[in-house]
Amino acid sequence: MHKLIGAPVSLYTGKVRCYLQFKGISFEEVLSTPQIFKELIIPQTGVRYVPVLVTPDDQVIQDSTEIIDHLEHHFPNRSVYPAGPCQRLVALLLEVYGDEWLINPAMLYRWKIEENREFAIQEFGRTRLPDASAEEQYAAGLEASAPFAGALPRLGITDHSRAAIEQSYLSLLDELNIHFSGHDYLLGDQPCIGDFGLIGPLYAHLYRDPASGRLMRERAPQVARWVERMISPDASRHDGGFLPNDQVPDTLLPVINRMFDEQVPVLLETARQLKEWVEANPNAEDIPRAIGTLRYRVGDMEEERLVFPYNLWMWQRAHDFYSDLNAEKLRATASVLSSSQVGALSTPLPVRVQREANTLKIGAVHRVD
Ligand SMILES: N[C@@H](CCC(=O)N[C@@H](CS)C(=O)NCC(=O)O)C(=O)O
Repeated sequence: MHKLIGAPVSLYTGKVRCYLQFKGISFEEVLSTPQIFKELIIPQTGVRYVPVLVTPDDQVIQDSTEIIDHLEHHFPNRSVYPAGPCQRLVALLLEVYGDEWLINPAMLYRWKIEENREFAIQEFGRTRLPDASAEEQYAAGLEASAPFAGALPRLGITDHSRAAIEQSYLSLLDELNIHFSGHDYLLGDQPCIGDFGLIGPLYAHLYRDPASGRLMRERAPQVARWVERMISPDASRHDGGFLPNDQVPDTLLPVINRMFDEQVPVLLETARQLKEWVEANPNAEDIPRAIGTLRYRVGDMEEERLVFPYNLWMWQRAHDFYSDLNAEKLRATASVLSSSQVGALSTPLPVRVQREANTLKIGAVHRVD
């Protein structure tokens, strides 16, 4: 049986858990305790991240996207990658948006709101010492959660950016609430890879943390219902597929616009800076987790954050898909993209990245298909 190693409190574990449940793949969930890190995760993956999937033939895979793609290969029925070019592009874009951008409101609400913070500390403690007393767990949770709580400034989450991030999240909730009033999932009656990208932050943090959960249920009840469909194996057992004729509901366009407005400039600047970094470090083999700083904008607010090259590995997936479309399919995607959005997707990537043994490396200059 597959084993999913992770924790209830973990954003990307939630993404994979929902996927496994949707696909009806039987799995056992193993809590990522310090012992599991020491005996399995670190020796087998070389890194300290969850989720980790252990397959029945003992392959050990880290990274939620690699796990899903591995499983898609073995369980192709009801693929989470729609066949139509518009739907597939939107699905890939919204995966990057959920995974790499909605982590901002997720972290902000978890660590800046006292009630959420207290809950999360206790939860980190439960993961670290599952059998200890509540007091011991709290003390362990304080220590275990410190690097996560301390990551906010690196992500550009500061007192200065707080109001803008909150406002953007509330507007996103309103947009998604309208969308999910008409559709069970992003693209119809089954989840796509974009749903799994969004569920990470929108479940583990923004639904499950108590104050955030209340906010979501009150302000955007249809979003909370979608979260419940995503996390509940029973509710996920439905027969419908994606909308016919490669249709992308108009109600998703504000969400796509929000992504292009806030996140895509960061991705383009990350690519530009990584190219400079490669030129300055021609012999470096591994790309560090962060390579410098950039200024990002949400509404009228500007703040600094670190530059995370891993973001490009995710962006590349959507970008490559778009670049490979033939003229007819490209014309079809024009119905969901503005001309500036087309510009961002059709400008060649200045540098490519690849993942090898859970490390990010510079990719081949010319992609081999
Ligand atoms: N892109 C990775 C991200 C994994 C990740 O950041 N996981 C978090 C927990 S949700 C973690 O293990 N963080 C440890 C750290 O940042 O040092 C994935 O999709 O699996």
